[in-house]
Amino acid sequence: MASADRSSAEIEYSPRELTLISICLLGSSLSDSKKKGVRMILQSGSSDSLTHLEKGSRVLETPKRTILIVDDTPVNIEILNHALEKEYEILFATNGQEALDIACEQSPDLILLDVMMPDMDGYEVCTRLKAEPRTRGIPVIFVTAMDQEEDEAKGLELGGIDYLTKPVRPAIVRARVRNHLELLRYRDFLEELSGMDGLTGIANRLRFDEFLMREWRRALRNRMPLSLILLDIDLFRAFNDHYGHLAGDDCLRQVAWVLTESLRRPADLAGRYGGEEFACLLPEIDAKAALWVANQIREKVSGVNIPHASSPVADHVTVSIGVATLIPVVGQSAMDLIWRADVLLQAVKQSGRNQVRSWLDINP
Ligand code: GH3
Ligand code: MG
Ligand code: MG
Repeated sequence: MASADRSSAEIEYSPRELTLISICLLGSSLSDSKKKGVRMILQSGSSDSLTHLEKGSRVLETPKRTILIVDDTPVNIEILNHALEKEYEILFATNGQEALDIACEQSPDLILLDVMMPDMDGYEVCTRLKAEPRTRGIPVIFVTAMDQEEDEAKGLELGGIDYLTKPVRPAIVRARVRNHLELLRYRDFLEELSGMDGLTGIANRLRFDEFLMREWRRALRNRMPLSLILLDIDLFRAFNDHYGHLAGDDCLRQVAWVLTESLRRPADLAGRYGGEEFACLLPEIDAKAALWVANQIREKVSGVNIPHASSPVADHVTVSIGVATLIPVVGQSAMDLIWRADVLLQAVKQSGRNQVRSWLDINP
């Protein structure tokens, strides 16, 4: 744990807390649901130490988690609602189809699911939830009067994480729900960490590549454009040689920050592609708009005005950028998009650096 001595104004944080804090500050690169999880961990794990951070950096208002209660008997919903409504946002459904629709549209954090229901029973609902990518990750707790060993085993085999028998005891329901939500937070948090570049806090290559593959398939299906911005810091070896590796690391963080700031749509993703190369993927953005974003990024990096005394290009750090846009067709792959952006990036490097070149320039 961190310890802080107010009188001497020295604050120490453990590496774990520092990581958590930097994730909090870089939270704009996380999805909303993951942000919720990270904030909750910050609150439960290190609230004492966080009181010493600047007010502006505390993004710690805790949104209530949402629970979907599914039961065909309204009085059962009422009992569970009464047990949980103080701590959670409650949604409810009285049949299986309604439950599936709400789960898809509202992405609750957890589902309490009755088994015996007319038309579609709870086992079937759970099976369908687990088959749908949008709802697969939502934990399901069965709540049922069926208390035989084989009933419980079936529920757990279908992907339920727990099994409660009726009549429910409110204190037990609350404790189980709380425990499962806590586990869920840690799962989300670890998932985010595994896809994050440790130095800059933005997506790492692994996560970026996964995202690229997914968006490529989506663009192919929907016949929509997909734009890629590939960026490389100019003469970065000379920067490291002149200012040292730590200053180099700092420079990488600042460039990553510019990218995060420049991509305003939740659908966009910035990643560290390797070394001093970064990539941004902009789904459903045409070549003209992507060129505009790339120009903004180049100007903003220059505007940060990081001194680069050993650069013949400018007296500050600059970047070279290649931008490619494709509406994918069968027979092409995401590699074609990367290849196009990379060819343009290399062309910029050959012709003086500190410029943006896009496929538009070649095929206007
Ligand atoms: P160019 O304009 O042609 O891109 O020249 P460059 O010097 O940027 O390219 P080069 O590929 O020769 O050098 C890249 C440098 O980036 C070398 C390497 O030490 C540095 N680098 C890569 N990863 C890191 C890092 O994590 N931290 C720091 N400080 N430097 C890094
Ligand atoms: Mg490079
Ligand atoms: Mg470089």
